[in-house]
Amino acid sequence: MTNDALQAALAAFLPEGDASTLRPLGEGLINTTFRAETPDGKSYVLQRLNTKIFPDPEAVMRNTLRVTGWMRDRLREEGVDPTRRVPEFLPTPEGAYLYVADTPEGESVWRCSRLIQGARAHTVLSDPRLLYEAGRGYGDFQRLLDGFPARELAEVLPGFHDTRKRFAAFLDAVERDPAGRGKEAEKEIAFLREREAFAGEVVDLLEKGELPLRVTHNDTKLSNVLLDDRTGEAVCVIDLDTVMPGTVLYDFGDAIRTGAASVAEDEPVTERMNFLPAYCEAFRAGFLERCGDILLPIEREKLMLGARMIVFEQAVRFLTDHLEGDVYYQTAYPGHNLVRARTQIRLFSQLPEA
Ligand code: GN1
Ligand code: MG
Repeated sequence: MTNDALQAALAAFLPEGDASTLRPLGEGLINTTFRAETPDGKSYVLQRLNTKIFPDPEAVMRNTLRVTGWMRDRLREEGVDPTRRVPEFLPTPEGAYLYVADTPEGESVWRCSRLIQGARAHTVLSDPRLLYEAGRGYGDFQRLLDGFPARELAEVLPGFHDTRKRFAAFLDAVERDPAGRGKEAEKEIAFLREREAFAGEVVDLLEKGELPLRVTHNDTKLSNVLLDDRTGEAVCVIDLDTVMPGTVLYDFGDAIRTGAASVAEDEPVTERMNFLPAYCEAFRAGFLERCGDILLPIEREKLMLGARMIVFEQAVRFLTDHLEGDVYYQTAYPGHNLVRARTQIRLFSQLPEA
């Protein structure tokens, strides 16, 4: 992406502004994100949406605006200033929240939000106390959205956490082996295949109606909750693209996958990946403190099943993408997705049942 293309996209949202400094932001594997500093000292997040993965960006933005608007109202009712607590997207002068640019490679779709000041995303944490804060952040998210009419949200990525469907796609990739990578991943393939029955455990509970559907974030990795630079307190949950009906088990689970893990998901030395029980307990404490009272007993009981499921699902997804030849996640080198799958398998093996 040229600097001119970035400046043009930013100017769609900030037509008055002069050229800004732009640099990459975050570690997302799907969209491409930049931090913009304008000459008047303001900071924004400019993001190009990956429309291969999100084929209906309008629906993504409709969901996001509904959910952020709802949370803002709820916070105001509680007497809390929502400015730093909820992402705020900028409209273009025409009132659109997406800007579509024509580029030689086709259309590119952009959006822009205000940068939350004085807070940051973490990929790994060195202090369980911060996990407690992250737990409170995601617990608040759940609590604030309790009562939101889930049916009114578009299912932007149908079957996103349908682990049974994910497993079927994995088996299909194993069968076809389109990139010829099956041989080197034999051990990992075998490990997952032995656990095929496990893949359906959460979906079954949802289908039987034993677990309720709620509005969930569905991508609650540690780096999607910003913590205050000074106090460590949770400030804001970001990356709302995958907000859809789901189960609280998924949101708890993805946070444990990334927050109660000793290293990043793509640590090349697999043996360095370990589950950190104290971090898990700290997250659980903060999470339940903020949303425990709205959860059903079965949801509270099955939180660790959620963690095991999401780690398993992620292993399945990374390995599938490796076998497919890296068509979904951004990768920095061949074998990146296999490295990711290996850390997830190791983490899965260490997770307790409850
Ligand atoms: C993707 O792009 P990012 O980092 O927000 C993925 C998540 C995975 C995550 C793994 C839409 O999220 O489901 O957990 O990578 N998002 C989508 O790092 O597939
Ligand atoms: Mg995401």
